[in-house]
Amino acid sequence: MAKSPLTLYLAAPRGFCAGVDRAIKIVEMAIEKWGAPVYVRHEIVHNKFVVDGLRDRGAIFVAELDQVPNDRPVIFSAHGVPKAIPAEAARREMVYVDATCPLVSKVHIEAERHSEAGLQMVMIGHAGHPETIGTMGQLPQGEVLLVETVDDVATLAVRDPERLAFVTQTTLSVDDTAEIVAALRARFPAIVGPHKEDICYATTNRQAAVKEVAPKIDALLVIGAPNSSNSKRLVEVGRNAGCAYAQLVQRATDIDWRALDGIRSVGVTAGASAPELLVKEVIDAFRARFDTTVEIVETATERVEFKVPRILREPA
Ligand code: 0CH
Ligand code: SF4
Repeated sequence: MAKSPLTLYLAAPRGFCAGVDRAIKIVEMAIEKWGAPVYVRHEIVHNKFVVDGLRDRGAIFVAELDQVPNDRPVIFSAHGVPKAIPAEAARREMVYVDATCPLVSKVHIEAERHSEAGLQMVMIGHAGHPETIGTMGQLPQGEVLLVETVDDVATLAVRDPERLAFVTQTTLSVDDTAEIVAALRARFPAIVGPHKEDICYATTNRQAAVKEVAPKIDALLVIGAPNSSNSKRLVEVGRNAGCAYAQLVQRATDIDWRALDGIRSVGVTAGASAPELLVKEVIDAFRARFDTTVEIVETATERVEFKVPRILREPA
């Protein structure tokens, strides 16, 4: 039977950002430098295939620092860690490498700077997410107030409405965050913060590309893990932009082909932690079932690159 025609709109930019690239490189270079095993606290990035690949090469992933022996190197994930973690590693005289994305570290510094200036900090982020835990953990417990929604702003109990500042998680929805920031500024006109928010270039660009693709498509597939904040936001952006069927898939085998029966067009993108190999796998799966034409929808070009920490650039 002849395959039915389908246009696959491939969003660009998609997939790995500079912070993820750097974090993976840090684990690979650490294994090369110190030999296996090298420990990694938390998934280096939220992707099972990345984690499995590094585990095969000699990385051991743990939830907490106390699971790491003193005499092996440990790497902190791209999402960032509370201040207490490197402090504890230093106390135990461990070799550690911080793979926190420099754009997350920048937010950590902002929070500290505002707090030192006597401002109470508000963080816009998702409760329990490692980046939120890491950023809030730059200041003593209880110092940072968490806001997740516009409704949270109304009930926020602050020390002094005149002496407030805010920071955000880097992987939030640009549109939802703009509403929360507007609510904060309306209730606390003196609040200090970044020009818009702290959402990074990669998050912004991936969401913009989905918005461009959404009006053209019958369905959207976002390649990414269920615990990946930026990937989940891409699904929401697709739905909000009018795409009735938008799904997160980890890889081609997750695709619900029955739900896609009769479609003429599909959008494909990938979260910042999803390898391009999985995108290729998804495209091949469409080619096997449809007479597929791939069209790239490019809304930005990215040239950001981050250096790995000096300890990995020096000889052993
Ligand atoms: O999107 P989140 O933060 O859940 O993390 P990820 O999927 O590992 O992507 C990389 C972002 C790391 C920190 O900004
Ligand atoms: Fe850095 Fe943004 Fe990538 Fe997070 S999503 S690692 S902040 S570049």
